[in-house]
Amino acid sequence: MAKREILKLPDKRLRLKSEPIKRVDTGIRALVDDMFETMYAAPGIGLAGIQVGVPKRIVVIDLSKKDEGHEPQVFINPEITWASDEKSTHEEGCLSIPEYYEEVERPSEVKVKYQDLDGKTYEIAADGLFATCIQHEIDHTNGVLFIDHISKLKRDRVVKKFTKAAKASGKETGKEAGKTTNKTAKQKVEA
Ligand code: K1U
Ligand code: ZN
Repeated sequence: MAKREILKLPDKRLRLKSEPIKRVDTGIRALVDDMFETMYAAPGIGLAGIQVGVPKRIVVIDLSKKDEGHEPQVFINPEITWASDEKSTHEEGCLSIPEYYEEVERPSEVKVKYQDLDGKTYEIAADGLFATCIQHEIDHTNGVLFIDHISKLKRDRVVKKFTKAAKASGKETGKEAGKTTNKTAKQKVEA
């Protein structure tokens, strides 16, 4: 197991549309282990593959409380199959946009189809924090960030702040920090 680096805004790889996973092999199992180690160390409650630079449709979540044991959940190729008309607003954060929190409105309940590490397909219903978190993570697999759900004024302000910080630290890795048309990893290579 190894802790991996988490990509930060304005890294343009965060805007990639991740590719479906065809087969769960040893590489995917190692990636899952590393994603949990990275997420617990951050600390966070969710993480998508692209946040550690791997544009594959994979999400890990653990919503257990501090004093409870870990409750790791893995979602391979997760997709929303139903979303409620009713909306809820929750404060969100993102490990790729550290220390920035904002209220986001999303469907209160969703149903999500996904595969587990054995390739078995499930459909689960999510509400509350689970619904917020899984929608946030599925957005990551589509190159969407939670700041895309807030006002342009607030988004432009946070993008500017992180771009300035990246430039100052010499870590700037992209110009596509704002809301853009997302490309798949494959499309990006061919472009
Ligand atoms: O995907 C990510 O960037 C992880 C993100 C998940 C998330 C949080 C809140 C609402 C929606 C999605 C985080 O984990 S941010 C850190 C965080 O929320 C947290 C950290 C420590 C303890 C509890 C929560
Ligand atoms: Zn995030």
